[in-house]
Amino acid sequence: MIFLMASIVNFSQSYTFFCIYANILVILRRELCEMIRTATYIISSPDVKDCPKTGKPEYAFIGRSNVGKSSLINMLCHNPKLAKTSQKPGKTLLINHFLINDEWYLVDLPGYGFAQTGLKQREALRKMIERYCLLREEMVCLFVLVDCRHEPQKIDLEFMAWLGENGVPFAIVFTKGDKLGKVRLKENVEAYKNRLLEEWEELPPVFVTSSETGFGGEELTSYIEELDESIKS
Ligand SMILES: Nc1nc2c(ncn2[C@@H]2O[C@H](COP(=O)(O)OP(=O)(O)OP(=O)(O)O)[C@@H](O)[C@H]2O)c(=O)[nH]1
Ligand SMILES: [Mg+2]
Repeated sequence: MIFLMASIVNFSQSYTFFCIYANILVILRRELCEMIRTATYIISSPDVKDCPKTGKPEYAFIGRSNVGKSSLINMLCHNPKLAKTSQKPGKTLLINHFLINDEWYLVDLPGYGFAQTGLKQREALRKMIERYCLLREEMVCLFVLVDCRHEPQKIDLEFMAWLGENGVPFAIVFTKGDKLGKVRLKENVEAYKNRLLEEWEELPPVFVTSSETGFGGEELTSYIEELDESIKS
């Protein structure tokens, strides 16, 4: 009887230790994987001249309307309500700053090329985007988002060419990766890279993501953290 009770006490102690150990591992893993610990909306600005002078590095997301810029920011920050998203294109119309870990900013830009907006508004948005790209000193890298389902679109290729001509550093992020099977996704990304290599000598960094499943989020955050470290040193 005494032996049985001792075994039970022993087992419950081991079990408690096991639970504590497992919890510590979970917390450590989260700390390592989730490099974005805090994300706070700061301000929306109608023009680059109105953006806050933060002196902190920022990383901006651009691309066609509805490509998934705001959703990607929410996915990276583990907060579906941080940036406003919509099924309809043309949701983000201002330059939105989000402070990450009190150290750097993610910037959600309006989309380009939404045909339904009037010519006047489209022109105003184009100006807003171009002025941000050319004049924002804090911007370290622009992430150009491309829907992985589509063939290379003229508007995106022209925009990337314009970035190249103006020496704006950029990377490409394929979005909505969950909407294609593995094989098709790989084929589309390869086809896109090959199309770019017709004009570019070297490819920019390329990421494949899904805001629906979280796929590619860690790679993208790691890249931003790497850039952030490299400009500090
Ligand atoms: N399945 C799937 N849907 C996505 C993904 N990313 C975005 N969406 C959907 O695409 C639509 C547009 O997403 P937004 O994040 O608002 O797109 P946006 O590029 O910010 O659009 P604008 O602000 O209008 O320029 C929404 O209905 C999202 O739920 C994704 O990775 N997978
Ligand atoms: Mg948006």
